[in-house]
Amino acid sequence: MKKEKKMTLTLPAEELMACGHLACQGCGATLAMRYMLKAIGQKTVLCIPACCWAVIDGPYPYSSMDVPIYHCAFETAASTATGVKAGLEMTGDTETTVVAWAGDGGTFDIGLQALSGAAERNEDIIYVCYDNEAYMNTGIQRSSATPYGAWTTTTPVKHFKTRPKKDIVAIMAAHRIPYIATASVSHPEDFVKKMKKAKDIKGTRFFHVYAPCPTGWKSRPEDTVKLARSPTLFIRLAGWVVAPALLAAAVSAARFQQLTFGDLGAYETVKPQASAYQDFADVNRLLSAAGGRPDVCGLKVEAVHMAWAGGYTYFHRDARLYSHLGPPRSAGKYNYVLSWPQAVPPGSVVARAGPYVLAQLFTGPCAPDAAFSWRLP
Ligand SMILES: Cc1ncc(C[n+]2csc(CCOP(=O)(O)OP(=O)(O)O)c2C)c(N)n1
Ligand code: SF4
Ligand SMILES: [Mg+2]
Repeated sequence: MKKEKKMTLTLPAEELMACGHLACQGCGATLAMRYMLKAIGQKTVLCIPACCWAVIDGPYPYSSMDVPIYHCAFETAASTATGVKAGLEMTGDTETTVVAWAGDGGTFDIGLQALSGAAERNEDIIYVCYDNEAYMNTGIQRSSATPYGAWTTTTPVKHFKTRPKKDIVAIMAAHRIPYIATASVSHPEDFVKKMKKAKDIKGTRFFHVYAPCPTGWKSRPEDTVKLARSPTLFIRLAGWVVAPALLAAAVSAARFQQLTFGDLGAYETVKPQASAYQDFADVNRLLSAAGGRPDVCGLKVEAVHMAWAGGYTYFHRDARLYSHLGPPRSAGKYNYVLSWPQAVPPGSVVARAGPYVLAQLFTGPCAPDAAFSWRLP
């Protein structure tokens, strides 16, 4: 007889968020809210500034939430939460948890002053920033949480973001508040555990929660959890961990180099054993090499599909980058190719990495190309 598998529910069963909310399919921010409420329970007041979550719960008198929400101005999440907590205490209620719940735009940028003030005073609130790395509600504009190299509607491919993500956790740590945590919607048990711990601490508690956004990231809704486990987050977490955990971070960093796609979840059916650390690194090394050559006026990546390469993040040049589907060499629209050794003229190779070569076809200039699109393929 087949042995029955037993499943254990590790998250609190109580649901304070109902279906029928207005978020897009696969919204990471929505998962984050559901997990947080499971951890802290119904005696909670949310203070939500302008962001996707100002819309997600639904218009009055309909709401998908079973807790009160105070919708406040974009820059005021922390000061509103401070006021709500003070008001509750005036009525003798010291039990209710007050949560400021804001996006990365409302935290890293516009709400930072109010957040800093509240943290410096050590106000008795929990502040959660769900980070989808851009201003999503208004159409995917870059925020200071958008990572280096990323495409947004205000940092188009040709002018991708050239500044690194702001280190909000370091900023909050500088306020010496009693509790700071990073979390991701891919690890609900971890998130719930940290949130339960935070609930019992007095003073300002800050959460930075990684919450992928399929609409802004152009990802499939079913990939949200996989993306939330991405190596980028892993690097960030290793970078953020403070003194007592430095050793653990070092061990993690060593293991990081051995991670496969099977470990991480992405492409697990296509190439489970392949290294996620070195995936197409040879192509990216050659893109970087091409970016450093002053005469490059156009480059065609012939050897691999562009989707596998780092693209402009590595090429990093204001020059046309063509995929393998781009025009033929004879059109003269690019003077370099990233290709196979046997497919380039003798003596044209200027750099090699793994099985690929970077070859110069001519010195330039390249023929104009009015049809070229800087949009992502
Ligand atoms: C003072 C002010 N400026 C701009 C806006 C317009 N606005 C509303 S939501 C939003 C984007 C919020 O981005 P983020 O905080 O990252 O949350 P997300 O939309 O990504 O969930 C903007 C710019 C506003 N409501 N108030
Ligand atoms: S735009 Fe992104 S963050 Fe906003 S509701 Fe849709 S998936 Fe969620
Ligand atoms: Mg955002």
